[in-house]
Amino acid sequence: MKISDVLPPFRHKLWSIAKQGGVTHAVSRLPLGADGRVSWEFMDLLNLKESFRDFGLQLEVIEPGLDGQMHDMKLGTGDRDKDIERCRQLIRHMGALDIPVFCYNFMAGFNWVRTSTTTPARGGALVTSYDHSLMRRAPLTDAGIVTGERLWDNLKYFLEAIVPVAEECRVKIALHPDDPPVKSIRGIARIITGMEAMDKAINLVPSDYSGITLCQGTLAAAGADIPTVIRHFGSQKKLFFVHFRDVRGTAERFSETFHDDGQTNMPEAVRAYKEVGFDGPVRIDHTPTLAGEDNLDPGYAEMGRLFALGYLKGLLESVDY
Ligand SMILES: [Mn+2]
Repeated sequence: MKISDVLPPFRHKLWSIAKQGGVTHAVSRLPLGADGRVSWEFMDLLNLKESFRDFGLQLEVIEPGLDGQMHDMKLGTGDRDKDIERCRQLIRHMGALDIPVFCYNFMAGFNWVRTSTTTPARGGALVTSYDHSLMRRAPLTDAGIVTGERLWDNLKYFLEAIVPVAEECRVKIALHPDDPPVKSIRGIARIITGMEAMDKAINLVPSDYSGITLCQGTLAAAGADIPTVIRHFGSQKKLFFVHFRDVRGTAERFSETFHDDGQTNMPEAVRAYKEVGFDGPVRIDHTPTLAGEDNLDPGYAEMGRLFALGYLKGLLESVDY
């Protein structure tokens, strides 16, 4: 396994903390251009990769943040072909720079959604949570009602355009499930809501370069048994990237947890990763905000990362991984 963390696309204290905690590989959002805005340009990506390398971290995954969500492409509105062309170009750049994994999702309209970012967890640490009942009277968005059928069509259209480029450039594209994995949010369907849906999605345009990001917390909320999911996708060599985290609850009502305090059997999960020979990147994800930390970026404060990292390293060592 390549122990990774998602880091800001510029030199930051978190780079040092990650490295000090034993992280060897970086997961990054899109780079920033000279104007400080998100960039899809080759030179900015090259500079980002070299900046990580100079720091002793290997850039392994591009996981676009909120600015790279391509909502037009997902909804099939506006200039969706422009979104797709930008994405194809990014994959070509990644191939040219030997950045092996592109993490994408098909959450339309929103990225991940929570109803609270200040839920108390162990010892008063703050975590995020979701309660679908609070969304009952939430208004529709400007997109109106968006059906699952339409999103499946759009996903297929996207993959038909992207997969050949991924193959040609030898970049693995790794689909992240919808978080939370509920049927719809504010009228917009969610389609990647469990193991079966992930199977269906990556088989729309089958390829050795099309697989999944196993977001443990999302699939655990969906009711999946994580070791089973690992074995299912791992044995088909479709497991490209892992988000290491946990929750307690169901898709409609859950809280995130410390990594050792959720509903997943984490030691068994680690045994399963070893069993299927997973050697890709795993990143710690959505950590609690601890005492004395601000909660400006819920799920991404500093100390919780170190706790999760130490716990993961301990689990890996216990199975000689
Ligand atoms: Mn995730």
